[in-house]
Amino acid sequence: MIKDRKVSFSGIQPSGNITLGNYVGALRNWPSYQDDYDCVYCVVDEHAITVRQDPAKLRHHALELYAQLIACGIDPEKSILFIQSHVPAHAELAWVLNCFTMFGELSRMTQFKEKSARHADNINAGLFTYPSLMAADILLYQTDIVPVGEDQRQHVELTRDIAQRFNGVYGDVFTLPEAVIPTVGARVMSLQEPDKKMSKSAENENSYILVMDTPDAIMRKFKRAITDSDATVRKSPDKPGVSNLIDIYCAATGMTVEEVERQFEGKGYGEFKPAVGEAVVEFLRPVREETERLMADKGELERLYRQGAEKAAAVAARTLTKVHKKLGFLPR
Ligand code: ATP
Ligand code: LTN
Repeated sequence: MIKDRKVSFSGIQPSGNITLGNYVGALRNWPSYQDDYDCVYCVVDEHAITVRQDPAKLRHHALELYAQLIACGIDPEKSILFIQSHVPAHAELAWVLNCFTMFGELSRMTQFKEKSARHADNINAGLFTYPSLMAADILLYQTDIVPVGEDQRQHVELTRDIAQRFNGVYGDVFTLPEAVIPTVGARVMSLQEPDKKMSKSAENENSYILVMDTPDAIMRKFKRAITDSDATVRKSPDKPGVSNLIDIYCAATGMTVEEVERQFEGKGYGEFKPAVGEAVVEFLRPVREETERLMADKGELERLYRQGAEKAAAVAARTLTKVHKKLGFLPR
């Protein structure tokens, strides 16, 4: 395919309300790519059902997430913003790619290992082959870059390996994508277990900050955040709790670690934690308010996601047709 501009693709699951981790590690950075890339952003509802979802909640989360992406600055007229299940080519290409993905490769995926431990009663085949669907998302759009948080690097690398394997047999069908990971805030940790990433599907709601949390809830969660026995505001590998809070404060204020340490020199957590809370309240406020405004007009959101799906389907069909032809499927 001849492209004027490089393509950026990213996806996010409507598996819950989005967290400060999602915002800092991913969403916040996504709008900036719109100036230099043809951007595609996808609400990946098919990925979300690899763990059980309540249907009413899934519907709500998908629509709210769609609104939040716009609230963060994604322009649905300029970029392609759509919902994965509305474009059947994703599931279709995923099947093909499953036949080019090895059991051993999928077994090594950290996210699979973590999620199967967390959902031991439901280790389904979809959870296992999740990366082939993600590879389909990316490869359908001839994607050059994939802006994601650190936890997704492994999946993007596997996507590259799958694409290379396919191209090795059939010629240059797929563009090889590359992960783009932010240098600051690529891994926001849980407020309760700072050795784990902050996750919207975690059980303890004090472990995460939601973009839609009220200011009171945000303040309360930061006050309860786990810190370390030595009460100085200093970043260090043996102080994961306070190091995480410092990183969050840096992300919310744009300050450097040194500046934060200097500001809180000689002060304890009693002063630091509420300061982090207040900074995060102001940091998230515009997104929360804009999301609420957009959610008040569901008709407009529906119009936008239908238009997004149409644009996405047109691009995706070109790649899928080419793949089917290369494989030797009879033309439809
Ligand atoms: P789940 O808990 O359901 O697995 P999640 O919170 O991990 O979901 P995803 O939808 O899988 O979120 O991820 C969306 C984007 O947010 C991805 O680009 C991912 O890398 C990024 N991301 C997720 N959690 C964090 C985090 N704690 N810090 C930084 N980035 C994150
Ligand atoms: N697996 C990702 C979500 C995701 C994605 C994608 C990200 C699905 N398809 C394509 C980038 C590109 C996650 O769990 N965060």
